[in-house]
Amino acid sequence: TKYKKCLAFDFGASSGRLIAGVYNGEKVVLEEVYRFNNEPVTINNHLHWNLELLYKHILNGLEAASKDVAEFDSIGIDTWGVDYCLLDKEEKPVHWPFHYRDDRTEGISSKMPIHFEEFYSKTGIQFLPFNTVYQLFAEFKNNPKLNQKAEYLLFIPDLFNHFLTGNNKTEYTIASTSQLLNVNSKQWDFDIIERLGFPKHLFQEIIFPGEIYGMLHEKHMRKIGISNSVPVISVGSHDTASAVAGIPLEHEDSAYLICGSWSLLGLEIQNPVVNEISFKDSFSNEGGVFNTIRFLKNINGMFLLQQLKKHYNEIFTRKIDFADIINAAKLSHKSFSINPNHSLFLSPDNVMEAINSYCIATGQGKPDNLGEWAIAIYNGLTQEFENQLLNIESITGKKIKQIHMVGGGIQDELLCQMTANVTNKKVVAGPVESSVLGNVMIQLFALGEVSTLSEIRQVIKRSVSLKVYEPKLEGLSL
Ligand code: LFR
Repeated sequence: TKYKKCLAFDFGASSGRLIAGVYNGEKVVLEEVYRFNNEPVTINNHLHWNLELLYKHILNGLEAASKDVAEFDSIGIDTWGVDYCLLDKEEKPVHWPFHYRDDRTEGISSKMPIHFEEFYSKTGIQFLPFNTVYQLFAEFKNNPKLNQKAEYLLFIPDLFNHFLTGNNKTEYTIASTSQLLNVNSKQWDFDIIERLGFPKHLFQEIIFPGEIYGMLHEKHMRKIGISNSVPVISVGSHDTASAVAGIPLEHEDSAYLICGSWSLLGLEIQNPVVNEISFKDSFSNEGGVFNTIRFLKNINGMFLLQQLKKHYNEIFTRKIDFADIINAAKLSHKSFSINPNHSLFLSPDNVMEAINSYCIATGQGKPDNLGEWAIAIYNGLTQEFENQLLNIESITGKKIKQIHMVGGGIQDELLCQMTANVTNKKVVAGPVESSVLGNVMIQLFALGEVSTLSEIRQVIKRSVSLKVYEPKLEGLSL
């Protein structure tokens, strides 16, 4: 085979990057091309994504790639889930997309004509206050004129693909995070859509990972100086779908834990599990690549440590970074623990105060130094991993033997070791770049270089190095 070069844009809630995946028929080597921060902006008291800046980063990234990488074969984009943009008839955004942590959906679910159980039975998606369906309902309620104005709904990766190609389509894995897709048919659930009063025409044709979204538009080719157009491929455009595709999973009894702003804990399965227990324990059946289902749960994640670093540095004169947080947690004499999914921790103004309130309310006393706040987060996260693994085992009847941890958060060895200790399971950590690898591999599938998911995972296994953490009884865990 001749070398293939695939450009993968991976947008997270706090940063984004463009990475080139170079494939030689055997392995993929990743080369970073461009990296940037993703910071939300407040407009009229609401939290939005900085659309103009993100678009600029895409163009800058492509420009950098046309210099560094010279020729490339395809482009794929993945981003965080649920958020969307409405476009008018001229295909112009009606406003910058709202951030899922904006509070306009507060209390909205009780005003809706469809209840949690019914949503769940149709969509297989856990209730999260920021799911697209609640955001849209809040938006149309606050702004009824949108009924006339909004013509297209595109999720964030669809929107970026639209910018690059001019097409309007919706990729399946990202649409599955909306709570508007039918879990069995994998198509829009127009019954739900009509009952909620959303205009039907907003919802675009669904396309699947591995299909072509469109060709890079001429205006971009001219701008970056390339003469042959390249396909923009519909990858698993939800970052979590790409991340799961990028894990060297081998056994059905392996769970995965994707460690980014969120911790996504779950299993790759073939058919959705939608029953009373999965509903009660809030597990989602998100869409995966190659017709798989991502049976998983959202648990708060590195967001808590990021907020601790940010709020601590705003208040105290001694400035800290992540290494200081980890050391302080290890040295803490007292132990505390939070429930990371408590609503106090969704968008705290001051995470230290939120931890204090939680610990006081649960009779643990009051943490009052960095180590104590930090250990409360580490214990809270890892205990929640353990609780949810037990739930997965009882829902699916599988005994989980090991946990694959991937994503940026696995650079934190304390988190990996504590996860092994608290769950008493072997942790296989790696790759850090699983979303990018999953993104690149689906591009290679579309280009005809690989043809099955297990082939994809063999390539990934050859391309990365993994680190094993065996559970240790003594020390860190509690
Ligand atoms: C992870 C993620 C989660 C989604 C959350 C919000 O980056 O995509 O899967 O629930 O962000 O979009």
